[in-house]
Amino acid sequence: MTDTAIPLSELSIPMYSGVPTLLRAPHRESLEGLDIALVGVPSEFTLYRNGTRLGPNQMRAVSAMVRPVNGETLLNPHELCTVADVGDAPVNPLNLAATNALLQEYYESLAAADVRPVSAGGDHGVTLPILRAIGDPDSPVAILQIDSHHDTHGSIFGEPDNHASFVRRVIEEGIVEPTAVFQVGIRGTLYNPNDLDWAREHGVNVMRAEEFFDIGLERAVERMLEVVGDRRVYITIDLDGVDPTIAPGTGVPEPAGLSHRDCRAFVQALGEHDVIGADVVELSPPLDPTGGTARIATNLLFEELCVVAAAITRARG
Ligand SMILES: [Mn+2]
Repeated sequence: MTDTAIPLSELSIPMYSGVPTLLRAPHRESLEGLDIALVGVPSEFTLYRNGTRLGPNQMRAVSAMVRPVNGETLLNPHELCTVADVGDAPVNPLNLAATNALLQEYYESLAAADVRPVSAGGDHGVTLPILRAIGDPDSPVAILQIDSHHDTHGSIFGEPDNHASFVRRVIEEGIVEPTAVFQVGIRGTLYNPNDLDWAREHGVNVMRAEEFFDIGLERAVERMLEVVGDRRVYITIDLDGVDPTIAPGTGVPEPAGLSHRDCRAFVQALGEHDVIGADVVELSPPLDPTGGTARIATNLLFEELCVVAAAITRARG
């Protein structure tokens, strides 16, 4: 029987009251009895505008308005699984390599305890140590990546591990099946016309935003499901995949992106899949003091929680 952890109810504790936690889940230090850990990852090794280190706590603040039941699927992840905000994963704000090592070790402890992570970033570099920890080269996974950037650069400033290279690293390390990577929302200017060659040569499915808008949401989701197949899948949402007119609070925005509804549809479409974990990254609170970007981020974090909870429930039988 699941030891269900109940989020704060706005019906008994007002939304503006209580200690802020991710998705209003209870805060727990211990992984004991947990199915899903909501993890803040306050990392910031960004290449342009900064602020991602403040992302997790802004998502906690705006979590006040995220209620426990999914309005569309009527699923309550907190009833299906034991979910807690386990606080922030350890980072070294002065050292990327040390941060990656700390994060990998932390997520390995989650994997060892059979706890699936749903993470609030942090820059997109965090997805690399997360996948190194929970992935397995003997059983590579699929990825749904909503993003404006392909994140397959070989290295930047001589550094192979950075927030624009994680996809290439996880493919090179065999953790992810390249032909089962579905990237959507990719757009904007390139450094070179051949920037995407590596991805395409390795069979990564790159759906540029232009193509997405040409074929429409329904067909794009079908295409994503074809790519993912019946593989285990990890979901990563870079907020710069969302249109910057509604989500300006991110470091490297690109015009003409997806809506919140588009992103939600992609996540919900994986509701029957074995989703091993998920993240929402690149939220920069100082770049959107209204909190609008954070509200999109946090509601998408909730959608991710729902599909991970559904996956765990099915696996239990
Ligand atoms: Mn990215």
